[in-house]
Parts: sequence; C-alpha cells; structure tokens
Amino acid sequence: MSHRLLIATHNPGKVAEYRSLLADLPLAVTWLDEIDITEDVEETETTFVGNAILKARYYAGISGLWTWADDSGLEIDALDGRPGVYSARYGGKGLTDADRYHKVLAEMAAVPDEERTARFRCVVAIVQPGGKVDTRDGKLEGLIAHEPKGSHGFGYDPIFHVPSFGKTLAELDRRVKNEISHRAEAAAKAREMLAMMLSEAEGNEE
Ligand code: ITT
Repeated sequence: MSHRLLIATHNPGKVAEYRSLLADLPLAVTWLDEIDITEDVEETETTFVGNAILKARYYAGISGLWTWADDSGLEIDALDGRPGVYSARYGGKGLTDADRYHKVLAEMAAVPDEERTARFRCVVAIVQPGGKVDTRDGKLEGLIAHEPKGSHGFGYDPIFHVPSFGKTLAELDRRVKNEISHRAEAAAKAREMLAMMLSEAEGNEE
C-alpha cells in the first residue's frame, strides 16, 4: 500500500533536501505549497522538539495525511545558543536570509576563532493520521566564518564553516551537504521510524 507523505514546511530549501533524502522510499512526497495549504502556524514552543511536534500536529490536522515536519536552527556558543529556535525570524520579520547572517556576523565580530563554535540542530516529528507522533534529531558541528562564502543551500549556510571540508556549507555540493547535515542525520533516523510506523499501521489495517 502506498501512502502520501506531507512535508509540512513552507521553506523550499528544506523541501529540496527532503525530496532527495527520501527519494527511494515507496511514498508519494508532497509539501504545503503544492497542495495549496497557505496557513502558517505560530511556533510558540521554546524547544526544537516542541516546535517540530507542534508543526506536524497542526498540518496533519488540516491535511489528514501522514505528516513530517522539522524544526531546525543554528546554535552559537558565543551568543548563548542564539539564534536557536528563533533562527528563521532572528532580527524580526521582513529580513532576508542574508540580512540575518550579516546580523550574526556583526554580533560575532569581536569573537576569536577558538570561540566561534556552533552547531545546526534539526528535530523531525512524524504524525500519522490517527495522531500518533514521534521525533528524531540530528546535529552538525562547525564554526562561524568571518565572512559569507558560497551560494548553495539556504539560511545560514554561507557563514557555517565545516572544519573537515575547510569550506562553508554553502560552498559544498548539495549531495555532500545531504550526507553530513543535521537534517540528513535526523532524516535518516526518522526514515527508519517512519518505516516502522507504516508497517505497524498496515498491520492494524489487516
Ligand atoms: P518551516 O517552519 O515552514 O519549516 P522555516 O524556515 O521557518 O520553515 P524553521 O522554523 O525550522 O523553518 O527555521 C529554521 C531556520 O534555521 C531556517 O529558516 C534557517 O534560517 C536556519 N536553518 C535550518 N537548517 C538550515 C540549514 O540546513 N542551512 C542553513 N540554515 C538553516
């Protein structure tokens, strides 16, 4: 039996990454903009787990579909974990991704190299039509660069330096990012969880 999986995001950068990460699953993958869901849900929780569940529940309720949502963000040690769960709206509404990472670079201007440690975090929540929910997480450690570099990816990728490659995430090919990223790690774990949830659900249908 084939199911439809809704990737509950309005962020096309995330959709592109999940489409390749889930390409070989026997699932029809769709996303909010493709099925004309324009509603936005306010992310009122203070943790990645809380917001991932909140988004997945909300859009599963509207769509009636198996729903996959993530909450992700950049945690910078020298900024006490900011922008964290506020990554997408850091500095307020109406800013571009570039405005936001320039704000971060300005805040980090006086921070020496050894204190520029940071990590991307991602939590994926999956809700099945009956309402059952579970989560999986992933992270990627790195350093905040001194200036933006590269044009791939989205969000803070141009200022996130990955030491093992000597490059920012935005300088890496999407295939490489999709092997090492916080989203790739969470997605790999969530894929296994989804497979189990699907086979349990099918067992219950028999
Ligand atoms: P949805 O809520 O619709 O999924 P969003 O962009 O608002 O989209 P989040 O609330 O999870 O998503 O915010 C995540 C933000 O963290 C995102 O907008 C980026 O600024 C940043 N971010 C997350 N993952 C990233 C990545 O792989 N590369 C660069 N920036 C990332």
